[in-house]
Amino acid sequence: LVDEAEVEVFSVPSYACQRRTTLDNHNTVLTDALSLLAENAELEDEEGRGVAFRRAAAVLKALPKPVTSMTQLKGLPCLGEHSLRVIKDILDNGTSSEAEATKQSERYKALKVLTGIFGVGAKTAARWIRDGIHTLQQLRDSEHTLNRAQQAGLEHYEDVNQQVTKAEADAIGEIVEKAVLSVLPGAQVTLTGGFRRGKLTGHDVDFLITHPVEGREEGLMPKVVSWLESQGFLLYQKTTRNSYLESKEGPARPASNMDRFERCFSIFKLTKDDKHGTKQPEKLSENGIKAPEDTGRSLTHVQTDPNPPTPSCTMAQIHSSKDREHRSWRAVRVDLVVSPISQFAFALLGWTGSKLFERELRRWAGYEKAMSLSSHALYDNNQGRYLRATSEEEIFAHLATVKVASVQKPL
Ligand code: DGT
Ligand code: MG
Repeated sequence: LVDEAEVEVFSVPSYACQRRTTLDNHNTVLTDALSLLAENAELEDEEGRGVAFRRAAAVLKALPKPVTSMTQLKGLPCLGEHSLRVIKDILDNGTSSEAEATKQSERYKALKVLTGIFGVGAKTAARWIRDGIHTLQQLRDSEHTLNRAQQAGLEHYEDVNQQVTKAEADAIGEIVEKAVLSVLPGAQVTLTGGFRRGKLTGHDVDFLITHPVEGREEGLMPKVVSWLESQGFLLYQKTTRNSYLESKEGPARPASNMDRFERCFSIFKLTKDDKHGTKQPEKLSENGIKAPEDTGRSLTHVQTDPNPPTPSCTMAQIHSSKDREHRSWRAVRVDLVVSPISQFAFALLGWTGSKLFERELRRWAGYEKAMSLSSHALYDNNQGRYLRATSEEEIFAHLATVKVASVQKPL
């Protein structure tokens, strides 16, 4: 800090995981513009550019005061040429012309609408746009073939794009817990993702499931899914099995950010009553809404479904807003993950997020500590061994040890 008469020059640590998370963002105009450009880069499938903008936004969010001049930013990490240009534009003109132009662009709008469909990523959206499809209606009218996930995504578009509340997440938590305990007594269910970080709303609900006895969790997911389906709680589900043991590259170096736990991507049917308890869904017929049994039966079972694309003529209708108001249920995206207890702390850390925090933590561990962190394990490259941990605190304690710690007594 300098004399009051001079501009205050800010300083923040290089990695996002080294900073305190604040709810007091003094630079929302700047971070909104950079976040929009980050989102646009991600929608364009340009991950590197997206990360650069996300890092820049995170640095500005960590500042104790509003930025008033470019000189205050000297020496701050993660502010690249492009981000600085955007910031300067806003300081000079009040808005970022690039962010505004992006927001108004037909391509950005179309990418956002189309990737809002569960099961549709940047590549698919770009392909459809090349074919002249910019809206849901154009997609529905087109000859395009949708896979099972995309059909469900289109059918439940409005619900899935509406924020999930903490109350809804808790109601789903009770249902998941009931399902898990019914098929494996003693198992544990933990709410992860944004809700574990204290967020009040989210785009989905994430759960991590384990059992205190190693190995007992094996084969759990298909049973949980069957239970949930039999009770009419699932509008869609796709289970992928655990591929951790089969992997050849080694657990701490996954080929992608994706982990290899047994995992279920689903769309839950949450009845309004479930928000206050765990009442089971009723059979609904009003407004032509399918009864849960119907939807349940139409789902193909775990691991037998090769996800065959079906013709667009079977594409489900989107219910009108009026119908939705009268409905007594809503669709919610839910992710279930099963972890063996030995990897639980790593899975918990990895699934709590945020995405940028996880990315930065792994980058920091690698560059500053010579350790490889994943949602499965922590590998110390100097010692050439895995470090065990039963809690997130223990993982951070390992990460905090200076490199000379390798001469300490092994675990
Ligand atoms: P939101 O949008 O309100 O749901 O926000 P979050 O923070 O809950 O984001 P979400 O649900 O996309 O992911 C939760 C965390 O889980 C996030 O920090 C990254 C992590 N995660 C999500 N998918 C994967 C995956 O496939 N592999 C690994 N290792 N982590 C994942
Ligand atoms: Mg989430």
